[in-house]
Amino acid sequence: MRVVSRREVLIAGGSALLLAACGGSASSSGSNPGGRLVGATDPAIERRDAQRRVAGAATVTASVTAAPVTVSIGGREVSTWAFGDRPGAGGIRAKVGDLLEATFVNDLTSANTVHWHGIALRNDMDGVHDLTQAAVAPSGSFVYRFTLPDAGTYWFHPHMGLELDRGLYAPLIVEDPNDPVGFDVDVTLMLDDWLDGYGRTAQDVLGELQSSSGHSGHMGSGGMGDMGGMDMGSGGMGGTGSGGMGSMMGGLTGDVAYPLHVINGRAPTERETIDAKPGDRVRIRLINAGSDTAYRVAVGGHRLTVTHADGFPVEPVEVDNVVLGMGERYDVIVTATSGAFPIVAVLEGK
Ligand SMILES: [Cu+2]
Repeated sequence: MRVVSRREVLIAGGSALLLAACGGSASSSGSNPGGRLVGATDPAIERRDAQRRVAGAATVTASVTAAPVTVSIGGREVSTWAFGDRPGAGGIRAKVGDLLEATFVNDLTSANTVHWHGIALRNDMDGVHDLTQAAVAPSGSFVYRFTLPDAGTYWFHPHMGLELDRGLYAPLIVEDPNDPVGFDVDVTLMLDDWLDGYGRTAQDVLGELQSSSGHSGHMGSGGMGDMGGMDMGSGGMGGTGSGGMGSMMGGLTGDVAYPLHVINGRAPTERETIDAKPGDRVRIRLINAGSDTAYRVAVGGHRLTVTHADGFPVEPVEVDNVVLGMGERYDVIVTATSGAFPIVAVLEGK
């Protein structure tokens, strides 16, 4: 039996996206003769987006700058890329129905985009290079302008190559003024598997995965963004045992042994403290920004009431812990008791 790793699925998905991009550009650049295909610049898109705005809603302006930063993580000076002064910083808050006008500035040396993870938005603002927009060149900028139709916990990250595996991610919190979940403290925790500064780059890891799974790959002139060029159809895991963690775990729970895991860009040795009074309802917005790790999260001495999954409200359920796959979000409520308690994330299946 051939077990397909998540990484392979991602890479294969990249191919599909690029194929779709070819079809997409053909339909959007045409004159739309039959009236059945709506191009990105069609006025109908802007009209529909405007209808989603709540009366009296604000225009929230934000600047989202991707830039190199040097930051101390786990006691090491680490060079990485981020939207703020550390991974996970530079987030945005708005209210449901607001118009978000986010000016993305690319201060990196490679082209980039911003993808708004989980937001139901107009397609031309979705930030997928060569599919919904051209990548933003170094020193270039792009204004993302769209209505936020649903409250919830979202996040944003680049959609180019392996850049998400560096520090380029931040929360996008859309508040609901009539939120039925009462809470006193509102915190966001972004979990991430970390490489930069700890020996290997994301590119190194991709190379290891490719050689261990028997794919030669051909990165071509487009570099990391060219993953769609790889032939994913003819290979296989090979069964050589050289795939490391992925082979042992059946390839389904992540292939990469990351040297470090961080919450809000901080190592376990440099944890933050969330202050709350006994009896306070603490809303913890959990976001898994990891590229290849599922996390099981718990709060010592407390039960968690899950109120939202992937941004949207659910029938509340009380649990001891929650498991977040890559890209997933859960909002949980914790009623604080007196004392100090750890918030713990363990690697699921690794
Ligand atoms: Cu995403």
